[in-house]
Amino acid sequence: MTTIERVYIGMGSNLADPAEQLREALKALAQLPHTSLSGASCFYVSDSLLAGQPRYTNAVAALDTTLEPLELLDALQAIENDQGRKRLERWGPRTLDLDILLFGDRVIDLPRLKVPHYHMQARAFVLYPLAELAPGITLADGRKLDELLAACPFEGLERI
Ligand code: A4P
Ligand code: MG
Repeated sequence: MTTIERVYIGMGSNLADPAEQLREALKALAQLPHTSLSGASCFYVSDSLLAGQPRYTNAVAALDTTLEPLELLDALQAIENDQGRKRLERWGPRTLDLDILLFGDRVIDLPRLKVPHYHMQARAFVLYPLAELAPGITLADGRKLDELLAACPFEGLERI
């Protein structure tokens, strides 16, 4: 039997009308094969972690999927490319970034894919939208979302 997995996707954009980029990305996520879009957080605006870049708009989406993790990663990268993502420099400004935050209760450590996502614990623009969709969850590696939130101030995030 194929298992349906609940997956959370971190979405970010800081180029070319970021809120519109996220709305387009949600439409594309809703059309993925073997997948349904089960929820989306509010959008949040915050300064870039890297100086000199435009402010980011971020959100989190919830998917239910029977795709395997690397199949989903391929599909997300295709959506990024469709929306004009150019990988000119690591951490450079981008029209769309889609990161797999959580994939069911799996811990994944592959060259192309690390889940839970390696930076999520320190990022308010990931944790607060995730908490809208999955309040009180425990991550696959045992960390509790509430404890991560307590260590990560909301300060600097603007809900739009
Ligand atoms: N990869 C490994 N694990 C994953 C995963 N769980 N999900 C690999 C997605 N991809 C994963 O990603 C590089 C490679 O990571 C992929 O090819 C995949 O095989 P990328 O998206 O091409 O590169 P990137 O986005 O430049 O790197 P990264 O580490 O995702 O950047 P970040 O950490 O997203 O930093 N400030 C605010 N306010 N909001 C933001 O969203 N984002 C960044 C970019 C900086 N400052 C920001 C924000
Ligand atoms: Mg990324």
